[in-house]
Amino acid sequence: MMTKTFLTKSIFFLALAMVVIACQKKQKKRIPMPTTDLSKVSLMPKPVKTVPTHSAFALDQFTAIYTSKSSTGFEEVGKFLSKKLKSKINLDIPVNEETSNIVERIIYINQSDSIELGATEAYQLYINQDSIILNANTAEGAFRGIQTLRQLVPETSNDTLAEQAIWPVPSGKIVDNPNFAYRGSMLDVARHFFNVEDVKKYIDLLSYYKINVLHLHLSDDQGWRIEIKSWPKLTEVGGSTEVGGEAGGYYTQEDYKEIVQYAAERYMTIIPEIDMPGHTNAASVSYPFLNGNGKTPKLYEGTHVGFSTFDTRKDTVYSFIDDVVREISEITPGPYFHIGGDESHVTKKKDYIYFVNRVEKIVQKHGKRMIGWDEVAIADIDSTSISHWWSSEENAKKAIEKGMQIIVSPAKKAYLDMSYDTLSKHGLHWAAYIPVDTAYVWSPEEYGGMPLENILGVEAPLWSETISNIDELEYLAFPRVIGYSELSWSIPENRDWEDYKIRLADQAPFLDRMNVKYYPSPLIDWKKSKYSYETIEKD
Ligand code: TNX
Repeated sequence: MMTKTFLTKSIFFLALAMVVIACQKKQKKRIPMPTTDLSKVSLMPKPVKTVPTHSAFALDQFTAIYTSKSSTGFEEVGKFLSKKLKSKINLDIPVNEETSNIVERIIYINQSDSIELGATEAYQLYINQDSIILNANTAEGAFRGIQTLRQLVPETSNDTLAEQAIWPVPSGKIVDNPNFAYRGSMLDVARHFFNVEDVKKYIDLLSYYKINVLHLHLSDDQGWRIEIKSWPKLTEVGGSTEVGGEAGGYYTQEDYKEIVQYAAERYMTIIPEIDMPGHTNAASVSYPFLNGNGKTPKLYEGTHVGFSTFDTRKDTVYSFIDDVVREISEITPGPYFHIGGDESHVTKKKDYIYFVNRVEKIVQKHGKRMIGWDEVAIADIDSTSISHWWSSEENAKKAIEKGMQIIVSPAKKAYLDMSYDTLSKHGLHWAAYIPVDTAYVWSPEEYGGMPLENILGVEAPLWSETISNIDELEYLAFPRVIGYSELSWSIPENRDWEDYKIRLADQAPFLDRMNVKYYPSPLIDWKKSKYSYETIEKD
């Protein structure tokens, strides 16, 4: 008769045998081994210096995050990292928690006054087997650092190394800081309106690539998109339509604050633009006194430019502008206010100069630094104002003669609304076709031979005449905007198309996971795999 013990033992051995067999089967299969060479991970933008030590930090359920608590912002950075890791690998990593769980490995996010970390956004990352130490002078620097860390965590775990899932983070050291302080993109929400959720998604994606400025083009001929409490018709009337005639839309001041706050949590500055004296049809439809020609214009749903202007000689126009600049400045913590100033083809030159001179003073009165498209440099403006160089080299040079700083956005190279090629589904091509290589293979430091000390940074504007939803926005912005992030963050010595191409291909798993409808450029050998493995058994 079989005893109970015998039965139990048999079941145990049977189970053991099954496990052994299963393991053997597993061993016969190709065992994916994670790449542990830090220099082979596709970081984007490329850091200043990466030193691999060929081992790995095993990120798993026994990992915890600790941050400096005395310096503001560090704990939030830790929480941001934990939240992003949760959505990437579904692990709950505690932040500054006294936990009864076993903690075997720690990610420290430290405030450090080290001189090497002098630049505001600089950080250093030390990845060892049992700890990751992220040092930064400021929470902003730590925030840039955790973007790098997010990119170092593989998309899938390696379950062959231990009983529990492990995400091996390649070990080594990364020393990094940005090449330019201003790394931006612009979104035109005037030609087509994009709602708060769309803008937040764009912000979140940009911040992953260390972009720190989002310039919002809030008004144009086709629409006025921000609530001005003292002039309510701007949005009631001027915000009611868009290119193509769909219902437009606008941000209430609460919506705008929500965008500003969401951006601030990602150390991103929002720059509001109210384009004037041209590009003002929507404003003049709302309040016809603004154009001074005695006519009430109609809402405009086409895509022509250069036909509208404010009356530059009427004091009431400046009181209006004062209210607009005041209300927006009050809810904009960033230092800049963009006044547009482009393509004012029906404003006489002397009136244009008079206008820009006066509006600059209004912007300054409300505590902001004025930015204007490159045309503004023909006015008598201050060296503290900034010229946004999009077209005319002559204007950019004038700005530099005035001691101004410039933002580099040449339409031929950096306009996200230019089609990739003749087959592109969206976009214009008045400046150029901009395939993914053209977008990357140029140097903002050398373009037009402008003195380096006058270059504040780089911005990639996305005009929205041909795009009306987030999928179309993403088609034009991605992948090119990733290249602009590298042109503004990485030093010239670290920028190389052949190397970039490979790193760009590796962005596919992230973009797919984020549901980004990027343009799958045939120039790139897109990696659809979850994670690049080196395998023991070669094919
Ligand atoms: C020029 S760039 C414009 C915009 C258009 C864009 C289309 C600039 C300062 N003005 O009004 O939307 O071209 O590419």
